[in-house]
Amino acid sequence: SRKLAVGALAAATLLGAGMAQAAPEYTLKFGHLASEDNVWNKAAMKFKSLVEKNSDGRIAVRVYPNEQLGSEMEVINSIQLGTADMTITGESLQNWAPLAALMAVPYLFDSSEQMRKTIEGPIGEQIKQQVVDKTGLLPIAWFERGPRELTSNRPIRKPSDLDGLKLRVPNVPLFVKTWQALGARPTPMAFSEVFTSLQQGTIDAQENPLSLIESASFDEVQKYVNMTDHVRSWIYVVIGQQKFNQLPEDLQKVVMNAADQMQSYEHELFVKDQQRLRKTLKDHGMQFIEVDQQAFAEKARPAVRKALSGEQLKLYEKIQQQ
Ligand code: CS2
Repeated sequence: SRKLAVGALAAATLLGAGMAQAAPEYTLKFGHLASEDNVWNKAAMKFKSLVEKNSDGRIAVRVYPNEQLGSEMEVINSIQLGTADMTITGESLQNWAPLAALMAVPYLFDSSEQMRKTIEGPIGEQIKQQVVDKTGLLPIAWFERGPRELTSNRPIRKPSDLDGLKLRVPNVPLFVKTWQALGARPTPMAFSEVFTSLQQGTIDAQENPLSLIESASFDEVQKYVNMTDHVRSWIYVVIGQQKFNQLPEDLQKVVMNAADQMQSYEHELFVKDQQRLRKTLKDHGMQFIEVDQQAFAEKARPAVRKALSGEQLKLYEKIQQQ
C-alpha cells in the first residue's frame, strides 16, 4: 500500500504541475536590437515575468534580443503583418509617422526634464497618437536614452574634422540630412550590420548612446568616443494595436500595468547605467574626446529646420519655446 501511496502522490504532483502549465491563450513575440545584458533587455524580461505571472500564464511573452527577429525596420513590418507583436523603436517611425522625428532632434532637448515635459505633455500625446494612426503600433512605455555620441577611429573635435567621414546612421532621414550638412557622408544601415561594416572599413564611424555602443561591442572596432551629445531622445516600447485589441480587457490591464512597472524599472537601471558606462568603455580602451558642441549645434540647427516641415516644424518651435 506504501507503493500505491507514492504512485498516487507522484501522479497528483504531475497533474498539478500540468494544470499550472496550461498552454497560454496568447503569445507576445517581443524582438529588439539590444544585447541580452543591455538595460532594454532587462526591462523586457521584467515585462515578461510580470505579464506571465499576473495573467496566470494566459499570456506568454517571448523576448528576442540582438535582432533575432530581424532589424528594427523588419520587426516594425512584422508587427504590422502580425508575425511579431512588440519591439523598442523611436525616430525610425518617422518613415511612417513624420512627428516621430521629434523624438530625436539634434540639439533640441538640453535636459532630461525638458524632454520629459514634452513626452508627458500635449506634444508627446500628439506624437504618440500619430504613431498609432500611421503605424498601427501602440506605445505602452517610453525610455529616456543617453545622449548620442559619435564614435570613430580618428578624433573629431569640430565639424570641419568630419571632412567626409563615412558614418552609419539608423533609418532616420532627419539624421541623414543633419550629418550631410555637418560635413559627413551618412549611410542608413541596420544596427546589426554596423560592427562588421566598421571592422571591414566600409564605414568609419557610427553614432549612438553609450549604452548601445557597449551593447554592440563597438569598443572593439572604434577608438574614440567624441562627446558630441548631438541627440537627446526617448524611445517607445510598442505593441501591435490589432494584437492588443484582441486581448480581453482584463489582460489589456495586465499588459498596461506591466508596461508601467517596466518603465519605472528601466529608468532606475538607466540612471545607474549612465554613471557606469563612461568608465566601462574607457576600461575597454576607448578614448573620450571633448568636442566643441556649440560649433556642432550652430551648424546642425539650420539643417534641422530645413529638414522639418509643417506640423513637425510647428511642434519643433513650440518645444524650443518651452
Ligand atoms: C539605434 C536605434 O539603430 C540605432 O542606432 O539607436 O534605436 C535608433 O535610434 C532608431 O532610429 C530608433 O527608432
